[in-house]
Amino acid sequence: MATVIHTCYPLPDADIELFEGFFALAESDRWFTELLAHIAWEQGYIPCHGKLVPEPRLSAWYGDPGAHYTYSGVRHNPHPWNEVLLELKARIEPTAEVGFNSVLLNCYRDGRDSVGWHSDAERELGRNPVIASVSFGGTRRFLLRHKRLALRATIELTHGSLLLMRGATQHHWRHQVPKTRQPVNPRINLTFRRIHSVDAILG
Ligand SMILES: O=C(O)CCC(=O)C(=O)O
Ligand SMILES: [Mn+2]
Repeated sequence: MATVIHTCYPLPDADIELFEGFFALAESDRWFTELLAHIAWEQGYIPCHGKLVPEPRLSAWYGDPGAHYTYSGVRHNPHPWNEVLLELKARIEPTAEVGFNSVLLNCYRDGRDSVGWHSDAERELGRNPVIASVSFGGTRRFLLRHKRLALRATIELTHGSLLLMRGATQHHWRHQVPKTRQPVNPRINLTFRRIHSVDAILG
Protein backbone atom coordinates (compact mmCIF):
# COMPACT_ATOMS: atom_id res chain seq x y z
CA MET A 1 0.00 0.00 0.00
CA ALA A 2 1.47 3.37 -0.98
CA THR A 3 2.08 6.04 1.65
CA VAL A 4 0.30 9.20 0.60
CA ILE A 5 1.53 12.48 2.09
CA HIS A 6 -1.24 15.06 2.13
CA THR A 7 -0.33 18.76 2.46
CA CYS A 8 -2.70 21.75 2.53
CA TYR A 9 -0.92 25.01 1.72
CA PRO A 10 -1.99 27.88 3.99
CA LEU A 11 -1.68 30.56 1.29
CA PRO A 12 -4.03 33.56 1.29
CA ASP A 13 -6.65 33.70 -1.50
CA ALA A 14 -5.83 30.11 -2.48
CA ASP A 15 -7.08 26.59 -1.93
CA ILE A 16 -4.22 24.23 -2.83
CA GLU A 17 -3.57 20.67 -1.65
CA LEU A 18 -0.91 18.19 -2.65
CA PHE A 19 -1.05 14.39 -2.41
CA GLU A 20 2.49 13.02 -2.80
CA GLY A 21 2.53 9.35 -3.73
CA PHE A 22 -1.13 9.48 -4.76
CA PHE A 23 -0.08 6.83 -7.30
CA ALA A 24 2.33 4.17 -6.05
CA LEU A 25 5.80 3.98 -7.62
CA ALA A 26 5.30 0.91 -9.83
CA GLU A 27 1.99 2.11 -11.20
CA SER A 28 3.38 5.63 -11.75
CA ASP A 29 6.14 4.09 -13.89
CA ARG A 30 3.46 2.26 -15.86
CA TRP A 31 1.32 5.39 -16.36
CA PHE A 32 4.36 7.32 -17.60
CA THR A 33 5.21 4.66 -20.20
CA GLU A 34 1.61 4.28 -21.35
CA LEU A 35 1.02 8.02 -21.65
CA LEU A 36 4.23 8.52 -23.59
CA ALA A 37 3.14 5.82 -26.06
CA HIS A 38 -0.62 6.43 -26.31
CA ILE A 39 -0.99 10.22 -26.39
CA ALA A 40 -1.03 12.15 -29.68
CA TRP A 41 1.75 14.54 -28.61
CA GLU A 42 1.91 17.73 -30.63
CA GLN A 43 4.34 20.59 -30.98
CA GLY A 44 2.29 23.77 -30.40
CA TYR A 45 3.24 27.22 -31.67
CA ILE A 46 2.63 30.62 -30.13
CA PRO A 47 2.59 34.01 -31.87
CA CYS A 48 5.57 36.15 -30.83
CA HIS A 49 6.63 39.43 -32.52
CA GLY A 50 4.73 38.54 -35.69
CA LYS A 51 6.25 35.05 -35.92
CA LEU A 52 5.13 31.62 -34.73
CA VAL A 53 7.56 30.13 -32.21
CA PRO A 54 7.48 26.55 -30.93
CA GLU A 55 6.25 26.13 -27.37
CA PRO A 56 8.95 24.74 -25.06
CA ARG A 57 7.09 21.47 -24.44
CA LEU A 58 4.82 18.99 -26.24
CA SER A 59 1.11 19.03 -25.46
CA ALA A 60 -2.23 17.37 -26.21
CA TRP A 61 -5.87 18.11 -25.45
CA TYR A 62 -8.39 15.32 -24.78
CA GLY A 63 -12.00 15.40 -23.65
CA ASP A 64 -15.70 15.09 -24.33
CA PRO A 65 -16.86 16.11 -27.81
CA GLY A 66 -17.48 19.86 -27.75
CA ALA A 67 -15.03 20.58 -24.93
CA HIS A 68 -13.24 23.22 -27.03
CA TYR A 69 -10.56 25.24 -25.36
CA THR A 70 -8.92 28.45 -26.58
CA TYR A 71 -5.57 29.46 -25.15
CA SER A 72 -2.73 31.56 -26.57
CA GLY A 73 -5.25 32.56 -29.24
CA VAL A 74 -5.61 29.01 -30.61
CA ARG A 75 -8.84 27.01 -30.49
CA HIS A 76 -8.21 23.37 -29.60
CA ASN A 77 -10.58 20.54 -30.50
CA PRO A 78 -10.31 17.60 -28.11
CA HIS A 79 -9.10 14.16 -29.06
CA PRO A 80 -11.63 11.60 -27.76
CA TRP A 81 -10.78 10.02 -24.38
CA ASN A 82 -8.65 6.89 -24.57
CA GLU A 83 -8.60 4.02 -22.06
CA VAL A 84 -5.53 5.21 -20.17
CA LEU A 85 -6.96 8.69 -19.63
CA LEU A 86 -10.40 7.40 -18.61
CA GLU A 87 -8.79 5.13 -16.01
CA LEU A 88 -6.72 8.00 -14.60
CA LYS A 89 -9.73 10.32 -14.55
CA ALA A 90 -11.73 7.70 -12.61
CA ARG A 91 -8.89 7.42 -10.06
CA ILE A 92 -8.73 11.12 -9.23
CA GLU A 93 -12.37 12.19 -9.42
CA PRO A 94 -13.40 10.85 -5.99
CA THR A 95 -10.60 12.89 -4.34
CA ALA A 96 -11.21 16.01 -6.45
CA GLU A 97 -14.99 15.65 -5.91
CA VAL A 98 -15.58 16.91 -9.46
CA GLY A 99 -16.48 15.25 -12.77
CA PHE A 100 -13.94 16.41 -15.35
CA ASN A 101 -14.74 16.65 -19.07
CA SER A 102 -11.28 17.39 -20.44
CA VAL A 103 -7.55 17.16 -19.80
CA LEU A 104 -4.54 19.13 -21.03
CA LEU A 105 -1.33 17.09 -21.17
CA ASN A 106 2.18 18.54 -21.24
CA CYS A 107 5.40 16.65 -21.84
CA TYR A 108 8.61 18.31 -20.59
CA ARG A 109 11.35 16.45 -22.47
CA ASP A 110 14.21 17.89 -20.39
CA GLY A 111 15.10 20.92 -18.25
CA ARG A 112 14.83 23.26 -21.25
CA ASP A 113 11.09 22.59 -21.47
CA SER A 114 8.87 24.79 -19.31
CA VAL A 115 5.59 26.67 -19.00
CA GLY A 116 5.64 30.41 -18.28
CA TRP A 117 3.67 32.45 -15.74
CA HIS A 118 -0.08 32.14 -16.26
CA SER A 119 -3.30 31.34 -14.44
CA ASP A 120 -5.80 28.78 -15.65
CA ALA A 121 -8.43 31.48 -15.89
CA GLU A 122 -9.74 31.13 -19.43
CA ARG A 123 -13.40 31.94 -19.61
CA GLU A 124 -14.34 28.39 -20.69
CA LEU A 125 -13.28 27.22 -17.21
CA GLY A 126 -15.89 29.38 -15.48
CA ARG A 127 -15.56 30.94 -12.03
CA ASN A 128 -13.42 29.19 -9.40
CA PRO A 129 -12.41 26.16 -11.49
CA VAL A 130 -11.14 22.96 -9.89
CA ILE A 131 -7.88 21.93 -11.59
CA ALA A 132 -6.49 18.47 -10.80
CA SER A 133 -2.84 18.22 -11.80
CA VAL A 134 -1.18 14.79 -12.01
CA SER A 135 2.58 14.41 -12.56
CA PHE A 136 4.69 11.44 -13.69
CA GLY A 137 8.43 11.32 -14.35
CA GLY A 138 11.15 13.75 -13.27
CA THR A 139 10.41 16.09 -10.35
CA ARG A 140 9.92 19.72 -11.43
CA ARG A 141 9.39 22.88 -9.40
CA PHE A 142 5.94 24.44 -9.57
CA LEU A 143 6.15 28.13 -8.64
CA LEU A 144 3.24 30.29 -7.53
CA ARG A 145 3.15 34.10 -7.42
CA HIS A 146 0.33 36.24 -6.03
CA LYS A 147 -1.05 38.71 -8.59
CA ARG A 148 -1.15 41.71 -6.17
CA LEU A 149 0.80 40.82 -3.03
CA ALA A 150 4.55 40.11 -2.76
CA LEU A 151 3.96 36.43 -2.05
CA ARG A 152 5.54 33.39 -3.67
CA ALA A 153 5.47 29.66 -3.05
CA THR A 154 7.29 26.62 -4.45
CA ILE A 155 5.89 23.11 -4.65
CA GLU A 156 7.97 20.14 -5.85
CA LEU A 157 5.76 18.05 -8.13
CA THR A 158 7.01 14.48 -7.77
CA HIS A 159 6.37 11.25 -9.70
CA GLY A 160 2.82 10.08 -8.93
CA SER A 161 1.66 13.27 -7.20
CA LEU A 162 -1.77 14.91 -7.39
CA LEU A 163 -2.10 18.67 -6.90
CA LEU A 164 -5.57 20.21 -6.49
CA MET A 165 -6.18 23.91 -7.06
CA ARG A 166 -9.65 25.15 -6.21
CA GLY A 167 -11.74 28.16 -5.21
CA ALA A 168 -10.32 31.58 -6.07
CA THR A 169 -6.73 30.29 -6.60
CA GLN A 170 -6.64 31.07 -10.34
CA HIS A 171 -8.16 34.51 -9.73
CA HIS A 172 -5.38 35.60 -7.35
CA TRP A 173 -2.31 33.53 -8.27
CA ARG A 174 -0.19 32.75 -11.33
CA HIS A 175 1.93 29.62 -11.67
CA GLN A 176 4.81 28.38 -13.82
CA VAL A 177 7.18 25.44 -14.28
CA PRO A 178 10.54 27.14 -14.95
CA LYS A 179 13.42 25.78 -16.99
CA THR A 180 16.21 24.17 -14.97
CA ARG A 181 19.91 23.60 -15.63
CA GLN A 182 19.87 20.55 -13.35
CA PRO A 183 19.70 17.21 -15.16
CA VAL A 184 16.09 16.08 -14.97
CA ASN A 185 14.16 13.13 -16.35
CA PRO A 186 11.31 13.71 -18.81
CA ARG A 187 8.03 14.58 -17.12
CA ILE A 188 4.38 14.26 -18.10
CA ASN A 189 1.77 16.49 -16.46
CA LEU A 190 -1.98 16.19 -16.85
CA THR A 191 -4.36 18.96 -15.77
CA PHE A 192 -7.92 17.69 -15.62
CA ARG A 193 -10.45 20.45 -16.13
CA ARG A 194 -14.15 21.10 -16.49
CA ILE A 195 -14.93 23.19 -19.56
CA HIS A 196 -18.20 25.07 -19.73
CA SER A 197 -18.91 25.22 -23.45
CA VAL A 198 -18.49 28.75 -24.78
CA ASP A 199 -20.69 27.75 -27.72
CA ALA A 200 -23.45 27.06 -25.22
CA ILE A 201 -22.82 30.33 -23.32
CA LEU A 202 -22.96 32.31 -26.56
CA GLY A 203 -26.11 30.39 -27.56
O1 LIG B 1 3.23 21.09 -15.68
C1 LIG B 1 2.63 21.58 -14.73
O2 LIG B 1 2.78 21.19 -13.58
C2 LIG B 1 1.70 22.75 -14.93
C3 LIG B 1 1.07 22.83 -16.29
C4 LIG B 1 0.14 23.99 -16.37
O3 LIG B 1 0.17 24.89 -15.58
C5 LIG B 1 -0.87 24.04 -17.43
O4 LIG B 1 -0.85 23.20 -18.35
O5 LIG B 1 -1.73 24.93 -17.38
MN1 LIG C 1 -1.67 26.08 -15.62
